[in-house]
Amino acid sequence: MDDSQRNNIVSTRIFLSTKRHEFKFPVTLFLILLLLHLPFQVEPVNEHGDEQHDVDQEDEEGEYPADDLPEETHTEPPPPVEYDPETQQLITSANAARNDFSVADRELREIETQLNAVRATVEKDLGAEEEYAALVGECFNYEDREYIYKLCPFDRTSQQPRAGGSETRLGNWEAWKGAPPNIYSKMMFSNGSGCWNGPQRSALIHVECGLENKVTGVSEPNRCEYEFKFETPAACTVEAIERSEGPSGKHDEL
Ligand code: MAN
Repeated sequence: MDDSQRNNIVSTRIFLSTKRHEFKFPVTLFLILLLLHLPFQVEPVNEHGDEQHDVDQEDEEGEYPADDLPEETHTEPPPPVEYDPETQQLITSANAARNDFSVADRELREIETQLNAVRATVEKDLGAEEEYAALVGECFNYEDREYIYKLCPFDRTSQQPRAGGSETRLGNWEAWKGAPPNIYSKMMFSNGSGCWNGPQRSALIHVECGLENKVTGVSEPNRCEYEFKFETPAACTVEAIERSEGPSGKHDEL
């Protein structure tokens, strides 16, 4: 090795040593900063995590008594209690009696429902000679341009748009409303569905003698107050026929 080579090696070493120092300084600085920084980063996470954990623990401890923690819910069910034969016999008899009672109770309710329906029909005034009995359970339709109207004597009246849509209750059976002595000349249905900004709907039915049961017209003289014209043979009493004959002696309606 000659002098110039030796000089080269020395200067390279010096250069490298300088560089090593230059390199070491930022690394050291980074490590110091990291150490300083670590607690600030770790602390909030720990705090948060620890707090969360503490709260959960507190909650759980507050909610469950110490001997009722979730892992203890997997315990085996207790073995069935064994009774002595006499007690077991009593329990079996009691269960059978309870079943019999619930069957009888259900039957009683059904009979009561039927009885109420019969009572409601019997209590209805079906005419001086029960001449309107044939109308019980029947419904009669009438269509105008907009609606299909339905009259179910002693039950309800309704209105349904021809274009489709739900039925609107125009009234439930209330009573005969004709002026005495012709009380059977008008039927009143009330407490129908509420009219917007108005009364509950109601319908007055004018009952007249006719050859068949038929609604011949429906109108709404006042908003949500409807009037039906209904013809029925049930209304053809001697008085009605005499009334319809008029002064000429001829039948006006039949
Ligand atoms: C519906 C029908 C009508 C009634 C109005 C009142 O359109 O029941 O007969 O007049 O409601 O808002």
